Amino acid sequence: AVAGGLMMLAGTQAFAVTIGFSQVGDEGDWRPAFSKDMQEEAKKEGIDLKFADAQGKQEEQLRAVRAFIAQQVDAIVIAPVVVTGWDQVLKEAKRAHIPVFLADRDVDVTDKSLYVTRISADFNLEGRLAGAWLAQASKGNCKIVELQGTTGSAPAIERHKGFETIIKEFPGMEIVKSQSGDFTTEGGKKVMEAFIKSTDNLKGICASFAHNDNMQLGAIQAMKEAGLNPGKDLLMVSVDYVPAMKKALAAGEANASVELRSAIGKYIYPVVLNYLKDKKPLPKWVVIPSDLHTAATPGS
Ligand code: GYE
Repeated sequence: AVAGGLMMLAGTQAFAVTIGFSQVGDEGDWRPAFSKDMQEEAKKEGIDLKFADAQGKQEEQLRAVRAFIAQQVDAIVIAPVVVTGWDQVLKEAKRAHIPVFLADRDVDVTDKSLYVTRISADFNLEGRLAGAWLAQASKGNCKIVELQGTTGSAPAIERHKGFETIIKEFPGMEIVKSQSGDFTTEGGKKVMEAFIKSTDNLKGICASFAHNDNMQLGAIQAMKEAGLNPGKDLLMVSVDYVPAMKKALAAGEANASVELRSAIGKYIYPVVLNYLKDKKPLPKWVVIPSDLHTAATPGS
């Protein structure tokens, strides 16, 4: 525990801290990049990180969090698969006096004191950025197919909401088909194949909005296999800005992607470590910035 295991090095402060991290899984390219960053940053910070991969299953996460409580870790970081079903286990952590931090995805609990803070990007803003880009690119006239993320997950809920907020302002814009591809490439491919069939080869459709790049990359494959031209026949906008999407943008097969930073350990750990030191209450959300990229604005 922190109090007992406090260790000082000349000039710098190093804490012998143990953190349990319950990660969603490895559903796309973004997630493993985030996991790798959390492990590397933990090493740099001298943190003993207990990493648990839930393979997309909330039951696994609940089990991992309970194991962290039993091990009396100093803090628990959770990237929750879905928003519901968290009250009980968070109460157990609170009773054990182990502070909980949310990373990336959100939970839906009435008692906000069950966690210290959430460190993440603003998914609603990501949806609005995608919607605003599309409104401009289509001059406010666009029938859209939507590939949703994991049902009940914070990014699927908020990206949809944010996107809708913007397109509602344009009478010529409308989502005509929407289905979950579970944030995976295969899921996105299957969903786009179904859309291609049910819309007579995407007749009258002007854009594909995918809640993440991997689903969009799957959709691109499906379109190519059907002899369609992604990026030309349809405007393709998604979220994450993973390396494979950068390539698709450069090749003209996709048109825009909102960057979700994966190197966020450097945002997360200082918040956790400072809290363990001073126990000062924090605002309930530490926001990581987002920005939209196209082939013309690839960023650094
Ligand atoms: O966009 C997606 C991943 O939770 C915001 O999860 C994250 C999302 C990310 O599977 O690629």
